[in-house]
Amino acid sequence: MRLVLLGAPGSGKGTQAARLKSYLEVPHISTGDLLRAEVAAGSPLGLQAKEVMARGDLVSDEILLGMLKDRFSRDDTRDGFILDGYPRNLAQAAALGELLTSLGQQFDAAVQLDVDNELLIERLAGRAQAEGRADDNPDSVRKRLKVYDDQTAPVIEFYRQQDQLTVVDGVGTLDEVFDRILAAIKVSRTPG
Ligand code: B4P
Repeated sequence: MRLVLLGAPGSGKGTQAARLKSYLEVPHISTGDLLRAEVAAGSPLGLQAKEVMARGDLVSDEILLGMLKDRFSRDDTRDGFILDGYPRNLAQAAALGELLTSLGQQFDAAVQLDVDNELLIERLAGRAQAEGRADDNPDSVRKRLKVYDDQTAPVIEFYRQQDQLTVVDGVGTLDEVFDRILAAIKVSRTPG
């Protein structure tokens, strides 16, 4: 299964991708996690990304594509993946298409987790308290939601027009949302 998970910050992409990874037994590729690992390691790329992420902006397309190519050069992505957090703008959507074509692959579905803004803000405020992530402060959250509306919403529209989009209601318990995603990608739920 080759899956692209889309949704606003706080919509549950990372949360559900972690579950899908175990269930579908394919790697979870989170561009946010890859960037945070670079920041934690203090690499030159991480130093460049740190401030951009903390204020809620997008890191440059060039850096992201380099990271993605590197990750997709590993063998474990050959038979499937869950891509979480990419693409976030139309240029990235085009770059992903080109990358997958060059690898002789296509994704099976782009799944958008749909959650209204009020609940997104509530969830991210909860995570700010629980985890203290640098970009979960109110100013950065406002910025991330605006960046999503301005730059990522057109990606959703693009996939919709290509008939590649499946919208899933992201409001509910973790199990409810997970079951909806499996139903949307037509994977049966085994008991337990
Ligand atoms: P990401 O790591 O992708 O962060 P995110 O959009 O906030 O989503 P995340 O997956 O972490 O959270 P989730 O919704 O699961 O990106 C962070 C930053 O990295 C970006 O702002 C940008 O600067 C940079 N970046 C990443 N990719 C990039 C790209 N392609 N191009 C340029 N820059 C890029 O969960 C949020 C909270 O909700 C959690 O606390 C969770 O527990 C809770 N939650 C989830 N599901 C819930 C449910 N059903 N009910 C209640 N709570 C729930």
